Parts: sequence; C-alpha cells; structure tokens
Amino acid sequence: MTMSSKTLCPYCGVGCGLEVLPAAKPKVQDGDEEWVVRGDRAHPSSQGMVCVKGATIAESLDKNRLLYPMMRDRLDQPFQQVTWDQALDRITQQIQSTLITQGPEAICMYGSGQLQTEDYYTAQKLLKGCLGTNNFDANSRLCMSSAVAAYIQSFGSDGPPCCYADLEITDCAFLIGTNTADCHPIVYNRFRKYHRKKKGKVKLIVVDPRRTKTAQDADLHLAIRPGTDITLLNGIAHILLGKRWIDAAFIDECTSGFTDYAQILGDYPPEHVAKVCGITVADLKEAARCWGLSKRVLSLWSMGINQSSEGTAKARTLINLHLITGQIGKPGAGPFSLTGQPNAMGGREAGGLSHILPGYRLVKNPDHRHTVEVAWDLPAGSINPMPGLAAWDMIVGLEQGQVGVFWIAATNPAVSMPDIERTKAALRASPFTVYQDAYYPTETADYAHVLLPAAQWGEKTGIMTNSERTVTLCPAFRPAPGEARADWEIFAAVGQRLGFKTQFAWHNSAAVYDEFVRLTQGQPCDMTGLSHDRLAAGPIQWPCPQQETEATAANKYDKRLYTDFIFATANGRANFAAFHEKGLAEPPDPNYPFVLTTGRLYGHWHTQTRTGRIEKIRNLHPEPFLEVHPIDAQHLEVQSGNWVEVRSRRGFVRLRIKVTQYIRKGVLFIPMHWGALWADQAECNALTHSEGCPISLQPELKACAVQVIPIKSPLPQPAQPHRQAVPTPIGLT
Ligand SMILES: Nc1nc2c(c(=O)[nH]1)N[C@H]1C(S)=C(S)[C@@H](COP(=O)(O)OP(=O)(O)OC[C@H]3O[C@@H](n4cnc5c(=O)[nH]c(N)nc54)[C@H](O)[C@@H]3O)O[C@H]1N2
Ligand SMILES: Nc1nc2c(c(=O)[nH]1)N[C@H]1C(S)=C(S)[C@@H](COP(=O)(O)OP(=O)(O)OC[C@H]3O[C@@H](n4cnc5c(=O)[nH]c(N)nc54)[C@H](O)[C@@H]3O)O[C@H]1N2
Ligand code: SF4
Ligand SMILES: [Mo]
Repeated sequence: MTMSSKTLCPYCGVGCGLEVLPAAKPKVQDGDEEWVVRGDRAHPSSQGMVCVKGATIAESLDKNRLLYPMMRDRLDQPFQQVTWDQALDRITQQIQSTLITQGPEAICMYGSGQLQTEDYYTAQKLLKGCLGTNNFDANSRLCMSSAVAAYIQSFGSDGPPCCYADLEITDCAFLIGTNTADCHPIVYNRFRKYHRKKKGKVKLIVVDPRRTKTAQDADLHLAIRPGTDITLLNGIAHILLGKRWIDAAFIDECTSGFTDYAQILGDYPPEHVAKVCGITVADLKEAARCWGLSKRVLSLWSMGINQSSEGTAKARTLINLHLITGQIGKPGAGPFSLTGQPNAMGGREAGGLSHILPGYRLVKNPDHRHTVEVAWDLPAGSINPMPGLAAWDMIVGLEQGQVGVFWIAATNPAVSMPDIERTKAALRASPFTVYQDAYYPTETADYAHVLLPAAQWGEKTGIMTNSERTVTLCPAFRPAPGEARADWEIFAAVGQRLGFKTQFAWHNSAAVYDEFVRLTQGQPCDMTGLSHDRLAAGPIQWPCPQQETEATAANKYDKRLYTDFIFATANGRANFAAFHEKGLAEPPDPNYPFVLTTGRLYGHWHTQTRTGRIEKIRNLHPEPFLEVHPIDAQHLEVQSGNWVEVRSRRGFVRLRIKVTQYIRKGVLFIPMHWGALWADQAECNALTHSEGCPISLQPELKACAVQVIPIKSPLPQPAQPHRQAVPTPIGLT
C-alpha cells in the first residue's frame, strides 16, 4: 500500500500542512475521489487544521484537465493536438524570430504565485538571464506588490517580519483591509481561539467598509469609507503623539524621517479624521488607546490595503504606527502582510516580479545583477538594468503591438485582470500567446495560440513558502495526467532549445532548488541551509543559513526579523513615510454614485478552475450576487433576489442583489469568482479600472465608481452546469 505523503495545501498563503492518502474505495469513474486529504498535525503553521478548500482539493484533481499540447495559428480556428516537440519548437522559433524583429523587450511572461519556487526560478533564468528581458511579472502584481514595495522602502528589504506564533501572544490584533476569517481561515482560527480564551484582555480591531465574518468578531469594527485608510492611520498617530503614547527611544535610535512624519500628523485632528472616514470620534480614540496602551500590537493586512492606487503609501503608513510605538522585532508585535497565494512568498524569493532578481535582489542594483550573472554563467551585462513590464503594462504593450510573445503560466488573466473588456481586446491582438495551465477549458484558453498542459500540485515535486516564511516540500504523490509536465521542465526545455544547454542541465527539481538557495547566501532570505532532502523531514522557517543547520534542527517556528532593531537599510534605521491621502482614483459622482468593492468568498478560489468543479463548494456559493445596504436598496426600490444591472464607465454586469446591513451605505460588493465560464455577465472586472499605485504598480481592484439600474426581466442562467462540459478539441480523443 502507498504510504501517506505530507505536503502543503495549494490554495492560500496560510500554507497549511496536508497529509494525502490513497482512498480506500476503488476509483469507479473519472472524477471520483482517489485521494483522502487531512490536516497534518505535525505542520507547525496549521497544527492539523484545514478549511473547506484544503479538505476538498482531491475532488478537483482529475476533472477537466488539459492533457496534451495543442496549437492553432489563429484564434478563430479550433485547436489541434500536437506533440511536445512540435509545441516547444514552435515557441522556440517564435522567440527567435521576435528577438530578431523586435528585440528581447517584445517577449513577456506572466506567471503566478501558484507556481513552485523551482518553476519561478527557472523562468527568471530564462527571461531575465538568457533572453535579457526583465518582462517577467506575476499575478502577485495584483496581490502583494504594494506590501513588497512598502517593506523595501520602510525596512530596506522585503520580508514579513512576524510569524503565526505572534497571533497567540499579542495583546491587540489590528486587522486592516483583510477578511482573514474567510480568506486566511487557519491563521484566523489560531487567533480566534486565543482571543476567546483571553476574553476582554486581548483586543481585536477590524478596519473594513464591510462587516465581514472577521469584523463580526471584533471588539471594535471601524467601517471606514473605502480608501480612507491613510487618514485613519494618521489620525491614530496624531492621538498617539498627543498623548505621548510613543516609544521615543526607539524612534530616536532606530528610525529616520520622524520629523517630517510628525509634521504632517498635525493635519489629522480626531474630528476631521472621523468625518473623512465616516466613523465616530469615540471609536477612533478607542483604536488609538489600544495601540498606545497595549504591550504588544500585531497588525495584519492584505488586499484592502494593497489593491489601491496608493497601496504602498497605505502599507507604509500602517508600518509608521509600528515604528512610532516600537511595536516590531519582539514577540506578539509587528506589521504582518498576509500573502494570498500558496507560493507568493517563494515568488518574491526567486525574483518573480519585473523589478526584482533571485534572493531579494533588485534589477536596478549593479552589484545584484553582477552576482546573478556570475551565478548563471552568463556574460556581464546580460541582465537588463531597467525593470521590465509590470502586469498591466503587458496589456498596454499588447495593445500597442509591442509584444511578439506573450507566455502565461498558472493564472487566468481573462478573468482576474482589471478592466476585463480592454484586457480581452489586448489578448485578442496578441500575435502569439502561450498558455500553460492544468485545466481546460478556462477563460484564458480562448485567447491562446499554444496550450501547454501543466502538471499541478501533487504531480511534481517542489517547494512553497507560506506567509510566515515556513518552507515546505510538496512531493509528487500521483502521476501527471496525459502528457502534462512540470512548469520548470517546460521552461528549461525551451531554454535548452534556444542553446542554453548548461544553464538548464538539471535532472530534477532538487537540483534547481540547490542552485536557487545558493543565490540567497548572505541575503535577508538566506536559505542556504535548505534542500529537498532536508525538507523531506519536515518544514523549516527561513532565515536558515547553512551554518545554522544544526541549530535549526530544533526550529521553534517563531523566528522574527529585526529582533536586534537593526534594519536592512544602509544606515540600519527603519524609515518613516509622510503620506497624505490622495483618495480613490475613481471617486463616486452623481452619475456613478456608488463605490464598488470586490473580493472573496470562503469556499471559492479565484476563478474557480478548481473550486467550480467541486460540488460541495458550488452548493456553498451557487451564484454571484451584489451586496447592497438596506437604505440604498430602498432608494433603488429593489429587494433581495431582484435583478440589477451595475454599470461603470467601462462595462456592466447583471446580478441578483442581496440586501444586507453588513456593508456601508453607498458601498457595494461583488465576489470576484465568476468569470465568463461560470456565469453570464457577472465578471466584476468588467467594471474595475486599471489605475494603480505609482510605486508598486498594483491596480486598484478594490474600488471603482458604479451606478445601479433595476432590471425587470430576470436573466437566464447564472452558473449553468452545461458550461462545465468540455468541448472536445479536434484531434483529442
Ligand atoms: N476563500 C478564499 N481565500 C483566499 C483566496 C480566495 O480566492 N478564496 N485568495 C487568496 C489570495 S490570492 C488573496 S490575495 C487573499 C486576499 O485576502 P483578503 O484581502 O482578506 O480578501 P478580499 O476579499 O480580497 O479583501 C479583503 C477586504 O478588503 C476590504 N476593503 C475594500 N476596500 C477597502 C478599503 O479601502 N480599506 C480597507 N481597510 N478595507 C477595504 C473588503 O471589504 C474585503 O473584506 O485571499 C487568499 N485566500
Ligand atoms: N476584481 C478583482 N480582481 C482580482 C482580485 C480582486 O480582489 N478583485 N484579486 C487579484 C489577486 S490578489 C489575485 S492573486 C488574482 C488571482 O487570479 P488568477 O491567478 O487568474 O486566478 P486563479 O483562478 O487562481 O488562476 C490560477 C490558474 O493556475 C492554474 N494552475 C494551478 N496550478 C498550476 C500549476 O502548477 N501550473 C500551471 N501552469 N497552472 C496551474 C489553475 O488551473 C488556474 O487556471 O486575481 C486578481 N484579480
Ligand atoms: S486556510 Fe488556506 S492553506 Fe489552509 S486549508 Fe484553507 S485554503 Fe488551504
Ligand atoms: Mo492574491
């Protein structure tokens, strides 16, 4: 009998340990569950817990998989099944001809925090090293890039400084722009148990325009107007400064820029702040009191902060509160950005955005480029000194005919990008799109010239790092279906065909990982003590330098960064930032009077490629909807269940409404999970815009201006089962 395998859940950035066993009952038909999944009690991050997504993952593994490479010349043609050699030759030729006609800048790859570290690393070597273009970006640009930019600017380096153990020792958890209960359920469970046990003694503050499941448990819920976070945070700091609830010694010895910051705080008296944010002065003061008087304050944040036209400024302004109070580098305290995807952290380590390089290095830094070029055995100057195109800039590049090869892996941009009609038009204009995914159909497959079947979780061996820097080996426990291959193998095969034989000579992913960790030596994310072999014995948290191999054998999983209060900046001090709020990129006006926000539901994962194929989860969230406050519903003369059309300047959707007290008046919410494959005209990104943060280039997916029009005749078919039937491509049997 096959033994159980220990691995990591391939959904969210909590990174729960899973144990996978072969099912006792034999498989009767395709799609039947072959595997039993349960929580791994030995995993330090999750301690045996799992949520509904992790628990049901096995049901999706064999449904609607992409099995063979397929190709076509034009998007209006059907796909033809081809061999791997044919597909890889075609891609190689297109890269070679594009290099000649348009140069390296016309080659783009758009990847994902769902790739494993080895996949990410191989792609960086291919694009940034061998091809000489930094045009590798990932869906993390829509997700984590504001947090990355804020950490780099405030502390001198990326890297969340906290760990999950902090959830169980803090005196005050400040959750801002995060619906942790639904989106990081096991992180939330760990805190909630502790919060209940310490009733009254430990505070939970939640800042969110919606009264989410997370906000419902809060001691204090600040339901601020969308986009007013900076005003709120500066308002809290104003009170802290006034009351002298600050750590003057820490400010003096460990930070820079306090004077400028203190000066702008003068503009944030409580009455003004309460008015702008739409909260009471008493609640604002209570929040400041918790920050000022709690011994340990831990803040958690995710998309309500990052997905904003001032995302970096928001995150830095939150970090300011930790600096002014000295709440960092000690147990139970610090600014903790929760990563969304299972290996968004690994992507950052491997250099998986267009401005960074492996080992937390920067494209713009000549020493960093040199180190990487030497490690890759490439001539000096191979790596371009300028950052490449960020996610949305690739769409603009397609529109302008500047892209000759667009290679997409492990993401579904025809649903998840902002301003989706514009995105789709750009994809239609692409001369050559390669789409590498595990499933078929997906919305993005419609826009591909070449489809490459990817082996997914459980079918390839690789590494993922979770939000608290814990690194887990995810071994293959089942064969890949059809001809699917690991992403890194596909990238390496193209690299070899392009003539880079020695650069891509690895025989397995363990060798890829060994090469990658060498590039982390001496960096904040030093992982030179890690290898597949070592991680086979269990997960390990970084930093883990080679010389610490013995010490980390007794790893307690509560490593923190900056415990010596020396930061990764040139002078060792953390930087304050002085930002005023600029407001939403598209504020409401008389024509478009509502602010629409978008986000997630507990059961579904993003664009439903997996969760839409799991019955239990479909039953949990059967169809898309629009949340409306009762007063707004009254003005619109609509009730729960009525149909409405929601329009922005870019597009429209048609949905049923759900009237709820749990949203601010004037604010609406649509879940992001329903793309064209799963419902008619319910894609929330038909409405969103592409304006982003000027520093992190992360789009403001959390707010756009819309109008609502009741419609009389209900539309046919939201999530219809017929949509899940797979159209059989020509040549596929
Ligand atoms: N169930 C489930 N879990 C997931 C995922 C999933 O698809 N499904 N995806 C994973 C990924 S990749 C990510 S990035 C994370 C995202 O995790 P979260 O960030 O927790 O999820 P979201 O629902 O996108 O947004 C969080 C909250 O931001 C609030 N918000 C909107 N505008 C503002 C604002 O201006 N200020 C403040 N303070 N709050 C605002 C919204 O009301 C929403 O409740 O979840 C991860 N976990
Ligand atoms: N309006 C709005 N839009 C949003 C957001 C929002 O809050 N609001 N959130 C944004 C954020 S934070 C994120 S992270 C994105 C997520 O958006 P996407 O990345 O587009 O969403 P997923 O559905 O997770 O797509 C992942 C794809 O990878 C495939 N896959 C899984 N494993 C593998 C593998 O090992 N190899 C390969 N090659 N493929 C694999 C899956 O089949 C799936 O098609 O959406 C963004 N878009
Ligand atoms: S909390 Fe996240 S990592 Fe844990 S089981 Fe759920 S989806 Fe998977
Ligand atoms: Mo994300």
